[in-house]
Amino acid sequence: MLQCKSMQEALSKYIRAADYLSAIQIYLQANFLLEQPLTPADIKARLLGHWGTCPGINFTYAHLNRAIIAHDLDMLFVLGPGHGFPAIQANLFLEGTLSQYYDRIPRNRTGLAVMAGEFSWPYGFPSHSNPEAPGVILEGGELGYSLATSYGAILDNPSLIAACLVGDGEAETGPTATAWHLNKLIDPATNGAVLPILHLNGYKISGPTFFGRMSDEELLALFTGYGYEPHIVDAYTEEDVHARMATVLDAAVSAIRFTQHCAREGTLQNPPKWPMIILRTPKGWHSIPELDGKRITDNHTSHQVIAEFAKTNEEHRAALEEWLRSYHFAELFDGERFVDEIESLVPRQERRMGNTPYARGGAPYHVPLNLPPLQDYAATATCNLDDPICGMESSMEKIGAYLRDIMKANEGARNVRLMSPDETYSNKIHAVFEYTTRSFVWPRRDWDKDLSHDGRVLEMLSEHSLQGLLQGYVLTGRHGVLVSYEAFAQIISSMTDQYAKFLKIARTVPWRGAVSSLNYILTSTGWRQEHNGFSHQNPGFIDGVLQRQSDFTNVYFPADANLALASFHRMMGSEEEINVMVAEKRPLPIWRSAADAASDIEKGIAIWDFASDEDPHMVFASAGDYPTQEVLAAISLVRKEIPAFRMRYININTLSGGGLGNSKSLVQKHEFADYFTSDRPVRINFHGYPQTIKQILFDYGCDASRFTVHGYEESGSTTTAFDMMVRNHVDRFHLAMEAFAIAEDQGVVTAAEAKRLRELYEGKLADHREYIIAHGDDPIEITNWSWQSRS
Ligand SMILES: Cc1ncc(C[n+]2csc(CCOP(=O)(O)OP(=O)(O)O)c2C)c(N)n1
Ligand SMILES: [Mg+2]
Repeated sequence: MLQCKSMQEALSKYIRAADYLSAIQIYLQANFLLEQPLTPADIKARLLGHWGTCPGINFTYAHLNRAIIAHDLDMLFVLGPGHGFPAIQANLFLEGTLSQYYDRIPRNRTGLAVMAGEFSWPYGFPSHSNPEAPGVILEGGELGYSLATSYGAILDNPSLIAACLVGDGEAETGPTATAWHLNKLIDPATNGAVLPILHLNGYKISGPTFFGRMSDEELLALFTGYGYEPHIVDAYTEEDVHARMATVLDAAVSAIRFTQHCAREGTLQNPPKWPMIILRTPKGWHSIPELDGKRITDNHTSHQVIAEFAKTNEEHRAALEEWLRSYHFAELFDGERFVDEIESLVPRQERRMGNTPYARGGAPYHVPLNLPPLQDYAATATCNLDDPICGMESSMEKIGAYLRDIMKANEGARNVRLMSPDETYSNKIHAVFEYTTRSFVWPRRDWDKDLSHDGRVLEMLSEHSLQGLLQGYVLTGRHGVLVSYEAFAQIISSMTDQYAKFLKIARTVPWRGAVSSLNYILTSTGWRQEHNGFSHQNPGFIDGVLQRQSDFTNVYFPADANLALASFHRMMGSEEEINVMVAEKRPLPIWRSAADAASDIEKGIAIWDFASDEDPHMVFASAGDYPTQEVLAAISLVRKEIPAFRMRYININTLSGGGLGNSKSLVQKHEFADYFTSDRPVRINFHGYPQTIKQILFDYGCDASRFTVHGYEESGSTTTAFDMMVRNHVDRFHLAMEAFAIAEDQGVVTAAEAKRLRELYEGKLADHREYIIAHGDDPIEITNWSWQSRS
């Protein structure tokens, strides 16, 4: 078909129109059709935007449209360099999607003026891809995440092709570098396909890119090595670049379909070799060749605004006008409609990339999970709380079993995945392998364990890739959870922050339907890193999350397996939140029955009666499993030493960006005293950095003299579990000594008695230190401590 001259004409007219529409967004506030000579009054006061990448995006979008029409493709477009948003917006306008979603942007000169005039304008359109733009599932402001996000989108969407335009600067990022390997996880029988298009416009902001300067041979070797079948389309050397791009795209579509067909009928012999395209175009293609003695087109200088002084400098304005007029836009658009050749490249409405239902959330792709009832998983032997072993359970093992059955219960929908950086076993969540496997479509060996071409678990030692997969999966309506070592979740903190920005806006966009929450479990926590020590001790990921939007971020600190199950159940059933659970993998005492746990997580904070007295002299609170164990141990010690001293214990299961408790049922200021009293001293034992809780308390107007917070003080090492807590002052002995001091202040014990107790406990700390140096482990009375009810 492409040999057909008219198709080439149509493509070049479409691209001319898209380039013009991209450019005027950056510059014009009036005279959008250039019906009069360009004057300073037509030009925006602040010229903001990125031009250089746009022509290559427009070229790609036009060609993808042609392929969609020719092959009736179900295609999603993921743009890596999100700063090329003027091009996205131009194409959404051209294909009619913008008018479909926004009445105030009709597909005529009025709408064109709104689109161009409000770009990069206060309270207008943002400069980068954003959730208000239909079809967008990635902002692309922070570069590097397009490829992994695309792979996430096509999982379990067998008819979908995600065309992913990766910038050559973006391709230098770590997250993109690792994401090329995701082809090894994609079973063509059950998933869609990603078509990566590496856009070599040769430059990033201020210099050449490595990829741009690599030879064709080097590029072909590299991407062949990654397992792709690379095709080069070179606008510099092709006699007819449209014919070449179309041929390559047709070949790519055929290859994808052939691979999928073979896999689906069970005849695929070798690991699939997916096609990819390496597209060389000049940066700022077809714009101003030179200005102020500098090369502009085909140079990094075209990256942002070219002719940037056009409002005040005549030479710049003349160059701008000449450039804009070179598109002869009036020949393509009469103010009401585009010429037929352009219309011929607009896919039917259901196939337009901006209108893809995959990127819209809600039905039909978002189906709430079928969550099995929790009672079947809860630790049933609710402890009598006096037995050291009774009810010891691993939260992570329980969650593994529950997740296994969630996968089973949603088998037909194929809409839940576990992302794990090589740690499904070590994080003790491997019960999932009783139902599923890890995906791996490359050669497998007989002795490989829990590996198959199609599994619900995606394992790769790249937190970036897993996060990208999860984002793509969730934003296309499905459900998942990423389980990470606590310390190394920090690697993706920034991705989470970017996602939170996307979510914040997406939640306000009326046509975006529901998507599930982005869920994390952090385990192998800092308190139990005897194996690994200081490098593995970092509870900082939650800080970034808690500083995000108050109305949709939650961090759960279940103190036992029943609370972990209840928290996980809430996370997996929730929508449009970011949820993080910090959970232990070793067995720990069960403090709460399933019913208690369900009621505790309603609010996310609860007074535990078994450890609390009426009219307390002081309040203890904790968030986290080991910190809770230590507080309860301290309470039982203090009760024994000073029977007349009354304490209350508060368990904080959930913090949110807005304060204490769940984002949907926060502890309000007027409720605060119901938990913490209005005047009693409070000691809080926290899983993470003390500062994290202090910020929250500040917002409740807490009096610093009444509250003391203990937590991880960056005092880590390779040492015993109990010593880690001693070093950070969250252990039972230090806490008990603080209670003795409060008892003295309140006149419950004499100064002499308080001194005696303090010295006794300082002695216990010294003995402990001596003991661990001599024996290499904590003494049994610490390890096997159990709660003693007051007799
Ligand atoms: C992670 C990250 N680092 C730095 C930047 C700043 N930045 C914005 S655009 C850009 C260059 C991008 O080059 P490329 O991917 O080649 O895009 P294009 O040439 O298509 O504009 C850089 C470094 C960023 N957005 N994200
Ligand atoms: Mg570039």
